[in-house]
Amino acid sequence: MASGASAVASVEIMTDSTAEGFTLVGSSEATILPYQEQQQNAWPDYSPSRLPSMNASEAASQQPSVVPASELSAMVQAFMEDAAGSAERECDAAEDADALAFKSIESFNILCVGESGLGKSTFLRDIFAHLDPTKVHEARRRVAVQRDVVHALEKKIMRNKQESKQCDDARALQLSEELVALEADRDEARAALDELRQQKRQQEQTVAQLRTEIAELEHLLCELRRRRDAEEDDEAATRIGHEVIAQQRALEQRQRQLHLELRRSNLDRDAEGGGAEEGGSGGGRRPRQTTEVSCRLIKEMPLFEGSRHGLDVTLIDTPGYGDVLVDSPANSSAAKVVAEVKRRIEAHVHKDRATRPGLPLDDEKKYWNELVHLCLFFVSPHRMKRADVELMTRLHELVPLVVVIAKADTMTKSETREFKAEVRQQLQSEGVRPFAFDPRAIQQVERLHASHAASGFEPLYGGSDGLLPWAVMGSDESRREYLWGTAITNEPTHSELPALRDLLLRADGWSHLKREAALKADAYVELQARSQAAATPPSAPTRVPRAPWLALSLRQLAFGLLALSAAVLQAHLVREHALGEAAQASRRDTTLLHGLLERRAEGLQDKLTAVERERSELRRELRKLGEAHASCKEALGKVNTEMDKQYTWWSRSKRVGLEHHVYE
Ligand SMILES: Nc1nc2c(ncn2[C@@H]2O[C@H](COP(=O)(O)OP(=O)(O)O)[C@@H](O)[C@H]2O)c(=O)[nH]1
Ligand SMILES: [Mg+2]
Repeated sequence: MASGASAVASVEIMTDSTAEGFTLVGSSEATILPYQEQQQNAWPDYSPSRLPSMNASEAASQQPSVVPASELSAMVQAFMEDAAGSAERECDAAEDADALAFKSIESFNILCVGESGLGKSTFLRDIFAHLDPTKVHEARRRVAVQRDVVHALEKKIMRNKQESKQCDDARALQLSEELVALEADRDEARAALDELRQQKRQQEQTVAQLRTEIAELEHLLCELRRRRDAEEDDEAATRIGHEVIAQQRALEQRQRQLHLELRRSNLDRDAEGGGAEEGGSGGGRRPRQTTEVSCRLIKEMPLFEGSRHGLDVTLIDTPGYGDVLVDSPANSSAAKVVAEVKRRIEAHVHKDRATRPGLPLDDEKKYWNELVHLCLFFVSPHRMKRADVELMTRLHELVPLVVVIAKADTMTKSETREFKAEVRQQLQSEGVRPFAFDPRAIQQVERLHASHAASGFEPLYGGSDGLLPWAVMGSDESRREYLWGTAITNEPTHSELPALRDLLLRADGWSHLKREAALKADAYVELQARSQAAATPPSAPTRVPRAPWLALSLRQLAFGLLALSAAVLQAHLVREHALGEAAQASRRDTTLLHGLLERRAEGLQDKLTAVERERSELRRELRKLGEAHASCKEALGKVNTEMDKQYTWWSRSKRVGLEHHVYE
């Protein structure tokens, strides 16, 4: 392990003081973009701001102060109080200087796929082993988190004191009660912080002491062996020989203790609980076969040692195909892999509620999604199989696919070079489109590793356009011991694992892959929707999978419109019919009326004629009557005249008679 670590150290990239980016040794122009600049790369428009989200402590510090700008005395006092505590804090900060407090963390998910027995599980344990936090790292991280808690409480206490100087009595009373509680919390948090610092110091001291003891024992053993070999007296040589054995046992015990202290918090967990592996620690471990899709999380892994940016890396291991024990037509490993990828896409696309406090859904979907961001597709050395290509064809549209040639230690240099070109050519002819890393980033990594290796080293990915497969090897102890020598997985001249890792973490490959994964997930969902729409008969309403409520209201709208247009048509027809009927009736009436009027006019004409005739008759009769009247009048005059004559005669006669009577 120790020599494995030294191999890692031999390829370390020099980091700048702020750990914002890194500078490549030996080349002035070979500088990889700092993190913030890399963040400017186009993302699918999940977030309107496209800015990394503020973390909770930054957000709190940007809240408006409760103190008005005019209250200088309160400000000055606060400053004085703050200054009093700052000396103490400086001390703490010096102690916690190496504490792992990250500026930003987000998720990154890697899926390993391929034939069984190619070393996928081994590779997953190896690739980030030295970045997986140890017990010491964990202790430092806990200190950093607790220190933030104490600082947050101190800030609250300060604000409370400032506000209490300028508020009314009732509020002041309330604030003083709050202050008591806050100070109690702060004291408790400080005590916990002191405890954690103590644990961290102990942890560091234990490791340092074990290292010293191991070094001393190794030195002592060397010395004893030298003396034993030089000793001429057999008895003395035997005594020294026994001492060598005793010291050797003591050394092994210390080495075991150191191994436990430096145990990785995530990757070694299974070894402790006997999960996915068999055997004890050391070179003789034999990994157990992977039978189901399984995930392992490396929490808060720095991008490189000393980086202030971290990733929560999920390593997704899958059962290999072509294995008689694991892969069967009814329980196919390839089907399990595709199902896992699709499940993750569906979960991501249909996620409609944020689960992380203080983070909007769009940002959460961008930074913390569970998509497969990188699919490492393992092909066996020397040969690529038909089953490989078939599964690649199913996967390359769903996830960013990077092809790796497994067990690179089993191939010679020229075999590797030729096989890489062959795989690339076959993929092209089969229409498989793997993810293409940026060729400039590859060149930078190439220059970096070449500059650290012995002169004349030319990497086999040199000058790649990003589509060449990577020839990697893996091992639980980062080294494979052979009779003829030792192959070290982190040695750039032995394996391309360090180049691939640097391309992912240092040259920002992970964020390019995350963007690509999001684009592919969107494209897949869109394709699904389109093929569903095409498969649906035209009469049936179209299903819109992303928004069921939209489909429903569209359907309702369509029905509404249909009903409305039918009603309008019916009303129109009824109106037309009514108008036609009315017009016909009116025409009929008009004809009738016309006939009536004509008939009436005829009758009236007849009547008029009759009246005219009657009038002339009456006129004639009137004339006759007039003539009769005139003749009557004439006759009457004659009668009157006659009567008068008669009366005159009668009255004379009467008078004569009367006179006669009287005389008589
Ligand atoms: N030669 C060589 N053997 C390896 C390498 N990686 C893993 N192995 C061995 O291959 C065997 C299968 O490894 P495992 O990780 O279980 O393969 P998986 O089925 O693909 O997950 C184990 O005995 C490993 O020790 C490698 O890079 N080179
Ligand atoms: Mg496995």
